[in-house]
Amino acid sequence: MGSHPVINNRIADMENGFGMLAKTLRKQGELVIAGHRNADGDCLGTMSAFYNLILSLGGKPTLLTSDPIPENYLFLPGMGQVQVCDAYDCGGCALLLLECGTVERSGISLSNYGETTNLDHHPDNTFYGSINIVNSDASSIGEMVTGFFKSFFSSEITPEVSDALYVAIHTDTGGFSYSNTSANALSATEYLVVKGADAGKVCAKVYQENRLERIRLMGHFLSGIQVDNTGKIGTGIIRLEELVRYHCSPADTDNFSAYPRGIRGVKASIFMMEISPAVFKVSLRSKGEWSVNLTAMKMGGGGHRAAAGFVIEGRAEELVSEIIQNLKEENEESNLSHR
Ligand SMILES: [Mn+2]
Repeated sequence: MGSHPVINNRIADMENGFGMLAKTLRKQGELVIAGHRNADGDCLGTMSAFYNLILSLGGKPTLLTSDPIPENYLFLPGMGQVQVCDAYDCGGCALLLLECGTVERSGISLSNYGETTNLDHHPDNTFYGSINIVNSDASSIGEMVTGFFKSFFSSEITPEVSDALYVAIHTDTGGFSYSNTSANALSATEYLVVKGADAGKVCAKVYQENRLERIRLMGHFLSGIQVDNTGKIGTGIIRLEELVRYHCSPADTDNFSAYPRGIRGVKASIFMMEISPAVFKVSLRSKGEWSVNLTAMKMGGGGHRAAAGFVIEGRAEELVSEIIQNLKEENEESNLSHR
């Protein structure tokens, strides 16, 4: 089977799925919402939008993440209510998982949950939900959920919801600079601005409220970036010891992966962060010409063509050479011509 029927099925699933999710939300019960590990602007902006929606429908939202919320997203409504936990008993409630390709990707040991809605835009999603809403053509789940509000809850799009979904789309498209900045992403964004999103205000909160410690860590990180002997692969590493020295947490490295990629001549980049001794969270990025997801998959993770990742144990230097080797194999001319 070619790729088209699969994509069509996913879009059909998406439209059906949103109708089913709308019904679940209108039941006005309790809904548990969990994001993925190290939740980002797309995940948290969308979580905030659902939080607002459920409250305005008279329901009770419970918000969960496995990691502390990065400070620059704390202004989003609901973020103060998020429970940071590694296990949660849902008590039979319906569950909504945001950008989790598997239930485990929430980073939370979830138990005793009822109807499960799986909302994602990553192509490696495993369709584990009772409702699966997956569209790998979407820039962000923020874009998908904007369409959902437009279809089912247009009178519930308050300026607060518009701001939150604007943050989701803006952060996942790199401020409308990545190749996922589609016509649909932009028309969803236009709709949000019409509905009251204050673009200048939210972007100032997301991008211009950095802690001085984060900026200093970034300075140290930038001066340590390396480029391989071909000039095509940039690498930056943050070690645990450096986080401690600069009084930072993993959340302070948000978007660091953009810098080794942003070098002239670089086709793909590696950002490695040590999350526990000798265990690294690896983020691979490309500018679109190269792909990075096969390397990520080979090393135990997954993701998109231009943005993928995995977690791995080992010595940083050895891991870097293994990743570089894999990226080259994935993208060298001789291999490309065989596909
Ligand atoms: Mn996303």
